[in-house]
Amino acid sequence: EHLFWDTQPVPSMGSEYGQDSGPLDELRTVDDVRAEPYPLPDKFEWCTCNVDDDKEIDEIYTLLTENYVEDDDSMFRFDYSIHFLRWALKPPEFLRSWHLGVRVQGGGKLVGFITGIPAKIRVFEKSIQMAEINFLCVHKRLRSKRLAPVLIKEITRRVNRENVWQAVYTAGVVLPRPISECRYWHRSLNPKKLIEVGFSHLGARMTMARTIKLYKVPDMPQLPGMREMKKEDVPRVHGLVLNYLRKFTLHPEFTPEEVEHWMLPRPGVVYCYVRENEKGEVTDVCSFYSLPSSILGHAKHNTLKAAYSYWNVASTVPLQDLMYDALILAKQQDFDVFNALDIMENESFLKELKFGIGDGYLQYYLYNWKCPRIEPRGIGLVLL
Ligand code: NHW
Ligand code: EN5
Repeated sequence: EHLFWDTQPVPSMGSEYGQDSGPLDELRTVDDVRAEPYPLPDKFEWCTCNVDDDKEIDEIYTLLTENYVEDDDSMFRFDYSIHFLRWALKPPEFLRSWHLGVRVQGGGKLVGFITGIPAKIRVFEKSIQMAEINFLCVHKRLRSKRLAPVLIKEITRRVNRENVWQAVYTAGVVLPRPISECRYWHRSLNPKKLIEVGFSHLGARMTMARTIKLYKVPDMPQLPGMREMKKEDVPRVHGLVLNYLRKFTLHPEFTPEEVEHWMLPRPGVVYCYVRENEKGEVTDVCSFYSLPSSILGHAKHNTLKAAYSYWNVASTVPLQDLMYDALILAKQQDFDVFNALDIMENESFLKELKFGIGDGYLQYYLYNWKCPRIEPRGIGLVLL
């Protein structure tokens, strides 16, 4: 069934979850890791992509925009922007060698891609240096030729060469073997457009006018003291986020530098707002990132503007009130829809704030780590 995954240090689909945690592979050292890249089929070669180079990031952008993840009915495809990709791939301590490409031999067309970034992840009270793996992509014309397993083996080798032996990744598909199965929820901000493009449907006994009214939000945030996060807020936001994430079974352990990288606002990429009280103290923070999707084959609309819920901490107000302001701020920024997973404490506001469940799943995975299954509410990690 899984000719590749059955050779990898991941639990098989049939096996029991069990109560114990730990690595699946025997412990190794960097010297045990093969020094040469894995062989690729003829006509292809490895490349290390330089995302700072305008021409190279353009090639990555084009590969992904034309070939990356689609929904089940191939109506939408993720359209990560160039600014977004640079942000996603250059956190503190990133490694250039973990931005791995496959080209047609002789420095030809980029046809495959996979990335890793370093992150310290805590799972069931154990802190582990990991790679977060993302942006695995093979050009549509080269599908089903077993290129993906070679990309995965080569990124694994490059990660292992840095003395890192575990990874975390998410996917819409089921592979051996999820640690958690999460669902996407969607809050309409521009219901007319969402219905026109087939992202959502007019409810039974609903008119367009009633639907627009149902999803209308105020023009301005409702909580006093909401403002954009700025650099001076980093130490306080770091404290809030670090302390909050501790309550989840799976969560990153951010340094202040990582909070600055992942949370300081970047126009068109990541949006972050804090609530400052009368005493000038920051007590709450909410954030979302911009990930548009191409609308495939639509005459009138090309792009769906989607905001994705990111790191949110409410310490003085109900999380629901903070997220209501997040919706308002996303609407101000002209997003068509606000997406969230059923992870962290999101169940406490999804229904109340008129999110509807999506048709997409997000499976969470660990590589070379066995542990018990985690409920979505135990997941404190958002991957881009
Ligand atoms: S999930 C998004 C993945 N990308 C897409 O869905 C884009 C559109 N699709 C494609 O580009 C986020 C291709 O369909 C891909 C597969 C490239 C997906 N993860 O080459 P073959 C991430 O980026 C297995 C892992 O013939 P293909 C996370 C499949 O089960 N494995 O297929 C990435 C089969 O193996 P099996 C996947 O369609 C995490 C084999 O690939 C997969 O031409 C990566 C078939 O290969 C997926 N999403 O190309 C793992 N989709 O055993 C990282 C399919 O069943 C592990 N497959 O026979 C950790 C590494 C680092 C460790 C460090 C210690
Ligand atoms: C790596 N970091 O399926 C991540 N999206 O629900 C890669 N559905 O947008 C893995 N099919 O339900 C990503 N509208 C896996 C997700 C891949 C993309 C995907 C789903 C998530 C999605 C939409 C559109 C469906 C179009 C037909 C959906 C319903 C929304 C509706 C709004 C109003 C209230 C009821 C729900």
